[in-house]
Amino acid sequence: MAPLSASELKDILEWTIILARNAGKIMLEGSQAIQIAAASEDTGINEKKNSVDLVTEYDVKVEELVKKEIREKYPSFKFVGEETAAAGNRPPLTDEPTFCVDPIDGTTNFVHAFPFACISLGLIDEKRPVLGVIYNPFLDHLYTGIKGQGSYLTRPGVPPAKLPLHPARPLASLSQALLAIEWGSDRKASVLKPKADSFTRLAADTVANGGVEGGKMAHSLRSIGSAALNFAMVAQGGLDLYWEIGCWEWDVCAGIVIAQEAGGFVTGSRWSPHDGEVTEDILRGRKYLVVRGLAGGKGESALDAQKRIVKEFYETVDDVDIDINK
Ligand code: LIP
Repeated sequence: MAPLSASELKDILEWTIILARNAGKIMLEGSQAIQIAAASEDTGINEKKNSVDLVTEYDVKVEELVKKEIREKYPSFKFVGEETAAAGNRPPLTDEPTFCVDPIDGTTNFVHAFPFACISLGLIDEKRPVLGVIYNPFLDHLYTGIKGQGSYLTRPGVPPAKLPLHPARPLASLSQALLAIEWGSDRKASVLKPKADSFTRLAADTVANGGVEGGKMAHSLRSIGSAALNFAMVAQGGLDLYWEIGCWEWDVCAGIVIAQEAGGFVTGSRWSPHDGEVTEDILRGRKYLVVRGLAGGKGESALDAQKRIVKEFYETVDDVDIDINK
């Protein structure tokens, strides 16, 4: 099968936006219902691998809707989704167009009525992310992107805006950065300790000033609680970078396209090649680092500036051993 053309991708995007907005209505109704139920006994919230890995009936409902709609509209397309994978079906990628879907990214936020949860709809073609739609119905923020065609934010009351929202600024070092990290749902010491040590090093002052060895004293660290919205915020230019180990391809697929189209640089583990192309290994590798579009300068290209930040970042944080299959 030939790769999807630019005009086919445009049509798919229009259709996917309608799907995302319909899913958003279910999320809004679900959020209300969960808060009402929380006042009684049955919350409809279930645990997956542990008590912080949550799934609600609305995650399942939205994924079922999305799967059904895709099957009817694009019967030859493959499907990878968070809840389908949780039920034991995470098929390897093929060259066929494949929707890669997180029905509710930020389920913990969703359960707690913290209004940063979204549906994340990515499309992979020939094993590369090519289209992304991220919709946060609580704020009515819609992020969209097509490979080679730019990415956009649509919000109430203002015309759709091309991303990033502002001209690219330089970034001298991590000590100037506002960055996002996440705690994730794997709370074993072997996973949490290297992350916490890394967060400390990113935040702390140097030893000379009473901090820690390797302290970068970044401006600050944020956790939005949704990988997709972290990617979107990097694309927008509100975050300098975002790092997470332990999330999955459905959390990041749409965000990768949106961030890259906004000039962002995406890579995987410290061992991934740093040429900016998101290969299958990176997409499914459960380790992600994205740096916003930077202004180059003084003989340094924008890409070299991003690679410099990636290098500094990986020299600062610890790696975490995780299983890429479970
Ligand atoms: C969540 C991510 C979040 C991460 C969690 C989880 P979910 O996705 O977006 O960034 O820290 O471990 O993977 O489960 O809400 O779809």
